[in-house]
Amino acid sequence: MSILPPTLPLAFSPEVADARADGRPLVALETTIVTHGMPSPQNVETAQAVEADIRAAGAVPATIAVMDGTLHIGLTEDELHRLAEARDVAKLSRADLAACLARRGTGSTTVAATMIAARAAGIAVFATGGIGGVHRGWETTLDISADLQELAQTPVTVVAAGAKAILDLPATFEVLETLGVPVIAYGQDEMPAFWSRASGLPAPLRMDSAAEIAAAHAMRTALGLPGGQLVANPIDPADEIPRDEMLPVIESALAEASAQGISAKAVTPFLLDRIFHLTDGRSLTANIALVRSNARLAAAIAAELGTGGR
Ligand code: PSU
Repeated sequence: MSILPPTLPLAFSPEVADARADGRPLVALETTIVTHGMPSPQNVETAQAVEADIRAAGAVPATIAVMDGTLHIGLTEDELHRLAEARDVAKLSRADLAACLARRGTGSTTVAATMIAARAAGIAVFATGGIGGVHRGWETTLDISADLQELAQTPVTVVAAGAKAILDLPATFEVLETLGVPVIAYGQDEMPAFWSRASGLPAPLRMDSAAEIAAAHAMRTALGLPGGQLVANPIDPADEIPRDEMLPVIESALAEASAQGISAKAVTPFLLDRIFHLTDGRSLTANIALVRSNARLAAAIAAELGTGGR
């Protein structure tokens, strides 16, 4: 008995369908940040603000999620609200995306799953807050986000404020180097650390313009290289929480996570929530600002790629 592969149940929002028909630049957006990364109502407000930023920069947003077994590329306002309000939404990564679609489930997409969906929809640029990476304590837990492997194999340029600073950042960048993923700091020589501009770690590559990043993306395509690029865009100085202030906050959130035995997919949402409380909400304000800044840069890169990346 053979089973014919089904056609991928893809649904483009009217706005994304129009953009595709007209050949306008598209920027993919993830939804784990909506369902697991930010509290309500800032989650939906941020998703809408980010979409507006992308439109204002001359590109078209494509927010990605699985709803009732369909992979949505672009969500209507109503769909975004439904996803944000749904209970027990799965957090989908590479391992769970196909199973969720097959079971006609609903789930938000992480960086890894959003990259897979973006590629399936022919979208080359994606904006998020911070990628997942190597968790502290990896020596015993082996907790390494599938986002890193995805960057090594799926040809999408991901604009983030680096990796989330709750992670083991040196180990995360080591893995990216091993996997051959270009890690490009935008406009500075040092890697940013999500809420902070400084990480104390040198950037493997530095680029100062969207045009240069788009050209590098196009050159990878020309070389036939399979993976993507990570663009690490430092949070604006006016919005950052300096590293010296963040380090003790991160330490106490990590201590709480370990005391409560938090593990696997629950770690990142738990830590983000604890840090939100420990900083009296300032971490969320910074997170919103950095996602919006990443969206604007991603739109500029997508616009450059639309003209051939040169
Ligand atoms: N960016 C944010 N907040 C988030 C995320 C990104 O500002 O919550 C999400 C992304 O979807 C990323 C995920 O893939 O966090 C990483 O989760 P983990 O560490 O469990 O792999």
